[in-house]
Amino acid sequence: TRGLISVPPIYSPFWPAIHPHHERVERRTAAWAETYIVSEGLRANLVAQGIGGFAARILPEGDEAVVDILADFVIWLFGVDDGYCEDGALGTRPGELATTLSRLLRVAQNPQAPLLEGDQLANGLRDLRQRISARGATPAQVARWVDALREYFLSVVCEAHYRSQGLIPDLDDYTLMRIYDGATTVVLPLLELGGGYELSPDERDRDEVRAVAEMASMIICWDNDIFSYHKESGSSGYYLNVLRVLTHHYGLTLDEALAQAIAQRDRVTTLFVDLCAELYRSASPQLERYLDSLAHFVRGSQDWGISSRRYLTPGADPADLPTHFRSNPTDSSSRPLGIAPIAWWWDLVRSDGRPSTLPTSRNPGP
Ligand code: 3E9
Ligand code: MG
Ligand code: MG
Ligand code: MG
Ligand code: MG
Ligand code: MG
Repeated sequence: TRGLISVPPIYSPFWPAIHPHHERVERRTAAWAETYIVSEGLRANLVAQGIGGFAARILPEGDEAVVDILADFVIWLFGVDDGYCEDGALGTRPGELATTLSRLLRVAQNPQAPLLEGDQLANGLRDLRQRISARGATPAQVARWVDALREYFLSVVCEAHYRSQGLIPDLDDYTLMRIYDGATTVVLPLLELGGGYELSPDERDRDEVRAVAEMASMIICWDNDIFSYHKESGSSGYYLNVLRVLTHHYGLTLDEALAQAIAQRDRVTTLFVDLCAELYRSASPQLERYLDSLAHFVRGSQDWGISSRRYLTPGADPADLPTHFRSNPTDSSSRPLGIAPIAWWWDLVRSDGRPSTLPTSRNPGP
């Protein structure tokens, strides 16, 4: 049985923004889905969820052709998430899922390969890859995108393992998986492409820069867990969500789990703001734009998350979601969360002897 939650306004220090041509993007992505998402029921659901607008929030100042690519890619990803991973037969067969995803990965890497030619999901990915290259992505950026797809696919295979066994991972394993399993890292190369710049690999792979990207992923995914809890817990099957992890393993009631999940994402948001402020001080122009776009990605996910039919499920049994955000955290502690795979994030702001309570010195928004 489903627990009922009322989600309060959550902390967001980021600025809302949307691409001026979001309505056109919405229309074009519906047309794309017509070709590439063949299941009518799945497509009808997806095109009603404002995914074009979501892409337009992620890249509010981006190249419009890349906003289109992103919108189509997000539709494609949700098609995989809903159609393959969560509700499909492969969602409980990790081995078969890995085999299928490996073929798709090859299509992304070598779109000319004569693989899965009659499969519209594969052809959609082929189309996306070709448009990413045609829009000027460098070979290194394309490789990054393929690698990010691989790490996303690995995490959904892990999720399928838990689902197949009816297991709930603990908070450490859940968090590690969730950094990738929201497909957030697959979006990052498109932030660069949409902004018309390329981050140098050495700058992108600095611990501090990877950490802020991972923090953005965690904030986006935990917020999704909070906003999608109503949809997920109301579905008939297995679901994996931070609220479920916290109630299952740590003896919390649903309300306590919600408060703890919010406190944890608030602390990561506080750390993200502080670490970005430090990075801005010595950032290259490319890194500045990348940090700006991480903030747009987080805020865009929040604005879309509280307003999409995907999560509101309007009708007989709607979700109780907030209509706005709050400007201060419920928990601003700068102590590390007790989550092993991400504990190192907190070392990055304390390593130079700065006090462990840092002032929030700059809003990383646009
Ligand atoms: C999805 O996980 C989390 C996303 C909402 C994060 C932001 C979206 C993207 C980066 C693109 C699409 C990503 C996917 C489909 C993983 P979850 O809990 O499966 O999403 P749901 O909407 O079903 O709650
Ligand atoms: Mg999922
Ligand atoms: Mg899902
Ligand atoms: Mg589901
Ligand atoms: Mg969810
Ligand atoms: Mg900006």
